[in-house]
Amino acid sequence: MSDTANPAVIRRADYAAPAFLVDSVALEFDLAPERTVVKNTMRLRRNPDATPGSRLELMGEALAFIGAAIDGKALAAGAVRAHEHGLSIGDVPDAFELVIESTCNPVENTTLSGLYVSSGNFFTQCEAEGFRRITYFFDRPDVMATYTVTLRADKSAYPVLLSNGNLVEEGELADGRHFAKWEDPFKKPCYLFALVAGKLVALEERIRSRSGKDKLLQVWVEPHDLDKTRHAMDSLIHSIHWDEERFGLELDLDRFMIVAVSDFNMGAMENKGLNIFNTKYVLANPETATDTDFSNVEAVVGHEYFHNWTGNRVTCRDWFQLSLKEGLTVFRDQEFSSDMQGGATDETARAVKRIEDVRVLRQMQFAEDAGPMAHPVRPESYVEINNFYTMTVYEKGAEVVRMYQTLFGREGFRRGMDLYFKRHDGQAVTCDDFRHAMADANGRDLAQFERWYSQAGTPRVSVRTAYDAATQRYSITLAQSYGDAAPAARETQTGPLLIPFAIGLIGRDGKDIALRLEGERSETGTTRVIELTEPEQTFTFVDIKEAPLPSLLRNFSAPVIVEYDYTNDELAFLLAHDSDPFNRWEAGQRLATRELLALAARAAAGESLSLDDSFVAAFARVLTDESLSPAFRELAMMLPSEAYLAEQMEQADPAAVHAARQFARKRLATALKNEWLAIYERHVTPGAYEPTPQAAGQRALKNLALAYLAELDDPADAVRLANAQYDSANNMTDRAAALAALLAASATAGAGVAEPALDQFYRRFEKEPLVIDKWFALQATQRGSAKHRVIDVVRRLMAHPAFTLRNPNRARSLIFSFCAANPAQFHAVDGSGYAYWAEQVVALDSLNPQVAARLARSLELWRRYTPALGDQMRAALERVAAQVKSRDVREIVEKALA
Ligand code: 0A1
Ligand code: ZN
Repeated sequence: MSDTANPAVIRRADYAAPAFLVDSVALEFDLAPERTVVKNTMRLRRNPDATPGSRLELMGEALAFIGAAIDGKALAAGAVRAHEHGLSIGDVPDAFELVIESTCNPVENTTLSGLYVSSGNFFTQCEAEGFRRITYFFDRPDVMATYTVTLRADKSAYPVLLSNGNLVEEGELADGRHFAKWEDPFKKPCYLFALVAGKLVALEERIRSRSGKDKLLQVWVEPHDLDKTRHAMDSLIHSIHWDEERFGLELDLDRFMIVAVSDFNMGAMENKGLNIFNTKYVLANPETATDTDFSNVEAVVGHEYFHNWTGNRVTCRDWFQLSLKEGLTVFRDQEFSSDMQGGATDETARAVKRIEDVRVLRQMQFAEDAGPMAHPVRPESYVEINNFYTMTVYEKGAEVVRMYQTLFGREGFRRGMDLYFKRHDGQAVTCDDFRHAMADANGRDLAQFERWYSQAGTPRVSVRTAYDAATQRYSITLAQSYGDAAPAARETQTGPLLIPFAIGLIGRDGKDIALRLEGERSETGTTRVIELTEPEQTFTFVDIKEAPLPSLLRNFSAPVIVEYDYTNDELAFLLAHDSDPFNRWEAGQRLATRELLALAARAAAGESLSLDDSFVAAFARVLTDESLSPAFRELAMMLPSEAYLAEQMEQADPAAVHAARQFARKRLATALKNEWLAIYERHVTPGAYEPTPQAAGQRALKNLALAYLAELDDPADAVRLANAQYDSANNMTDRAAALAALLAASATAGAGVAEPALDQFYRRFEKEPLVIDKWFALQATQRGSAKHRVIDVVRRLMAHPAFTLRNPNRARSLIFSFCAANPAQFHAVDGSGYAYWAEQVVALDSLNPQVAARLARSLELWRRYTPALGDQMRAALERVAAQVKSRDVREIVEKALA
């Protein structure tokens, strides 16, 4: 995070074991906002596995050093040197006790890394390298120690004092102060340390774990948020039970705490026994949270809880192994959510979650993989590790883990997990260790699979098929390549991958055909996972009585792009019949993508737009197919996003994509107006709000109907329904959807249509920051026009009293929403969006480099845009490069310009 003109590159190949091991750490905090004093007592010994060095080098940042002692003897000034990056101590014994005293300034800490103050309370964030901002230490994940933490603070200002593990002592001190002492029985790396102090209250629950032990669960929040904690608590209880059942993993502490904080850089953090969450992923009640919020809370609570085993009990040797814990834990939270969505058995319900996850992967991770920040799941180098909490490490990493399960089945995957814990509990290990556990538990050689960790870029699998009626043989030839990969990806590519490719064959009657590969004795079901290992391979199915239609990469069995020339009729057939619900959805998306890209090309050339009736008919069939769940139909009727479409173009042209997509939306709205109206009426959910998947699916489809109706030339019906819905809503999903529909309708009906509701919404929720975030985001992502530029709205909102750059959620709700989620307006040809972006990156850079670096990434794909935009994007990047100070932002803009 420090300023350096020439930031150092850290390389995976340079890994060296730590020079010392730390057996125990005792931390004492005298908490005060401007000057917190930290006394750190450690037991150290030389690491027998490390190359000996004479000095002890500890990391430290933004600390004021007071003094140090070894084995009770204070060190003379000459024996210890405090510098900008840490502490250096000469000639230390082989084993000793080291005491260090230092101070830090939490209230001035706007980076939200280390110890900081939010709403008057103290919080910490140590991953990845924040612990060095609290005390001098070996701030690296392979140094694991047991911690005892004593917190002292003014009792009236900070009545609650929390840290990791078990509370072993508490009591009064002089001058209105008090203390609490916490012990964490498990060894942990320092990035899992946490403390919280302040005026907080908790929802509590006691449960019994599978082996009969009592556990205390707490969700800590500010007093006014206590009415928004029930869902997080339920999610935690479900997570605990799920991990016991699916993986045999029990909660290992007597007490498990979740704490909400409104200033937080990321989603949440898995500190041992003391998870700290962005309020956005804890707080939920029907009035303030949407269905999406409810399911995000469930997913993130699950994610952080699951880290207790995958991340905490077994942690990472170094930060290059980040996906070891993140990819695996995302996979676990995805599986948890699928099971919660549909029970473990309902494939269509499970597919809804799968579709949502794949949509994110393809829109965000594929884009990352195609640009200058492309990196393998296990990166080879970094400048600032905080820049590598990426879609690739998390989402592609989860796909890589999922492929083990696709290859070995759930039972085989479980065997691999069991072996992984048996071998590595209490250790800091590598992605290779995980792969070896999977391989050994399943008797497989997974050497080739290693390339999924080392190669960047999105693989392409092109498919050719041939049917021979005379011999009743159907052959499929799969060829893998990386196509035209970005330079950052190309340099990592060494050879073909092992790709589990799930396939089905569909007959003319729309039914799956039983599959038998050449050489096999009998049929093995109707979906087959083929293992592609060569650059090109042919697989032949026998006894195929008629020319079938292939259903390729069922359930998205590998994170690849499939190239196959389906006709439009074939896609419509798959959309109507594929037994694999994921591929059913996928067929519609392929059809829509093809048509929309053709429309975008016409729009770019200034030609008139039209859409075939058969396109509308294919979608009408899905919309009205009552055998499909509302949740699935909603996903099927949602056109590919503008970002995804732009990514598919030779040269991205956001204005053309927007015109094309809007045209198609209007066409579907107009042609199916009566169907939309009927759907709307039929899916109104009367009665009390329930965040169940079924009820949420009904609301989603109903609100999609409303959104389509708002596209009509005359949106009077939409305006009427939206106003009524806004007024009568008993939940945030419906209220926010009504407001969004009014904003959309105002594009044709005039701004007056949305203003009353917009104002009412603000007044109603003025005291609910997370809802006000929605208010900013809705306006930042609204449609614009030449007369109504959204940049003007956004600039006006920057001056709103409720806006502040210092709160990351608020900055994201306005700035990121505009720069990353309103492409047509952000990429205005006049460059107004880029100028705004540059200003905000520079402003954030000096406050909070992590958040600034995220925003900086909005322009990294500049080379992929039309020259009219790309040139301006590059110029904006150059302007930022000339002004930024942080290592975080510098790495991003320099890679973008390289
Ligand atoms: N490990 C957390 C994510 C996280 C990473 C970095 C943070 O601060 C820089 C905070 C949280 C997770 O995966 O949930
Ligand atoms: Zn995580």
